[in-house]
Amino acid sequence: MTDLSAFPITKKWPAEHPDRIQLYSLPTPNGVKVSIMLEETGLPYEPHLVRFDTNDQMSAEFLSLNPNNKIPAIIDPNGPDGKPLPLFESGAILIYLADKAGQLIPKDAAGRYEAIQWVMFQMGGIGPMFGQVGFFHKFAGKEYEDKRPRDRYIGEAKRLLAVLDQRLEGRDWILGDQYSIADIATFPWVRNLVGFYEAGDLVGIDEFSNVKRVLAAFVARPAVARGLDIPKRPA
Ligand SMILES: N[C@@H](CCC(=O)N[C@@H](CS)C(=O)NCC(=O)O)C(=O)O
Repeated sequence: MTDLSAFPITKKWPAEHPDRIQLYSLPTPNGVKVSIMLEETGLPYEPHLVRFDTNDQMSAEFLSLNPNNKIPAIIDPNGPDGKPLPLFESGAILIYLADKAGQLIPKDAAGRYEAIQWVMFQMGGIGPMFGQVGFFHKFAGKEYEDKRPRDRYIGEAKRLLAVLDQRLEGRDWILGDQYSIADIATFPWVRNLVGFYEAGDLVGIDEFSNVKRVLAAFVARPAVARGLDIPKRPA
């Protein structure tokens, strides 16, 4: 029987199935990257809900796994050399799970780095910039009188969407024929920008027909539909 008791996070979120990958998350655009990946690959896992309304991410137990107080984070009880592996940062988790499952990342070295390149493009560009659009358009930043930060992030979001749209021209997915971790990293954020953030018109989403086409194909995948709702939010 696998023993995860050395990880303090398991005190607050006990593992019912300690032999499975433990996922600590909430269905946000970063969180669902990992639940979608786990659903796509079929790797066995156990989800645990980290609630922001009760500041779970600031608890000592959560911080013991991710000192940066952000979801998602995982523990794989059967990591490299058969030892448990704790991991945070969704991009790192996607690469790790792709390698573990032998799925959703090209097997050849050049293709592999191409996938990682686009994951980094999401992690360093799309995620942070779209997140700022949300803050300045929908949340507290909406009240700021000075609109220059808002305009700056809208401009950046548009620029990044144009880069993505150009990349998708003549391609089914970011890497071409092969659906990959690059798509799983990126499209939850595009969906969130036009959905939850209600910023579609603001960024002129209709100008980006390739992005819209691939977003529709992404959300139509059954594993994506399941992953978008894991862990379940409280009723
Ligand atoms: N770069 C991190 C970002 C994670 C992130 O920003 N998570 C947000 C939810 S989408 C969070 O946990 N926020 C809680 C907080 O900041 O207290 C990753 O990709 O894993």
